[in-house]
Amino acid sequence: LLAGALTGGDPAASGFEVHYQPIVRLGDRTTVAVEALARWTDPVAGPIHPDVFVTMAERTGLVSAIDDFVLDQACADAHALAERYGRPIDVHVNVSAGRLGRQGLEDAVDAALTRHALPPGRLVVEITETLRISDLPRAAAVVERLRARGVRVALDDFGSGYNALAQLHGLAVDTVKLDSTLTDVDTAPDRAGALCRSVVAICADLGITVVAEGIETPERAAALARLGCALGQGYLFGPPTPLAQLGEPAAPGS
Ligand code: G
Ligand code: G
Ligand code: MN
Ligand code: NA
Repeated sequence: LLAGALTGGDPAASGFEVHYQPIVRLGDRTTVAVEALARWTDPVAGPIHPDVFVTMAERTGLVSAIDDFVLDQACADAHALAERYGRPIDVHVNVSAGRLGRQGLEDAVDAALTRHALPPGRLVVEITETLRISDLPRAAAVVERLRARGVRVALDDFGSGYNALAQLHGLAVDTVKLDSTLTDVDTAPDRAGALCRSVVAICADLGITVVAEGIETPERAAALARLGCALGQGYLFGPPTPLAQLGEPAAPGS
């Protein structure tokens, strides 16, 4: 099914679309960016969970077709997003770890930015933290070349995998996305709080922006803001949503 959908040449015609989840400033809940997330509804089988089709696509080497479709669509949609919010909005796209080791990512980024006349500074490429140590030097070179273009790079799912510190040491990223398994600072204040405070301090030293993921409650948002996380993402501020239905999240307390 997936191979048919992705080798047909037009993912959109095969039921692929892109949803957007807001990334907000925790201080005032202003949306500063959105993360583009792939969604797939098979014409016959119906909606397929992204964890399922992304894993399948990674195994079969088709994931770059998904990544490139989302990248191109997100760059195209950046203009409509800016109009919707009344200001420029950064767009984050996910790139699977395997993609960093292969040719083509930078070409795809250049092509999408050029085709849609998007300034490189509006694009953030999220790389997952599950890179192997042996992949780090090559990934570091890709990160460096993306940043030389003015594209920013985020380390996704930070703290959920292994070798988090080695990745932070090896990759000169702009942003760290603190995995939701570590952001339970309201319910586990001692352990999660200590970890979060330390990651925030390390990132501050390195000039890295921290995005806390998986924020579902106002209590968690407030606790993470107190710990120094600048930005946040989660169902509290809005789930992944089709562009046409995106709006400002509700103000605090409303
Ligand atoms: O959005 P959500 O939970 O539903 O996504 C599930 C997983 O799929 C997440 O780990 C997310 O990073 C991944 N994912 C979603 N869209 C893309 C994409 O365009 N490319 C890649 N490589 N992963 C994606
Ligand atoms: O792995 P990555 O961070 O790229 O993917 C983000 C995933 O997390 C998406 O699948 C999205 O649907 C999911 N997600 C976003 N916000 C929340 C949240 O507040 N709670 C939970 N449980 N999942 C979330
Ligand atoms: Mn992500
Ligand atoms: Na993540």
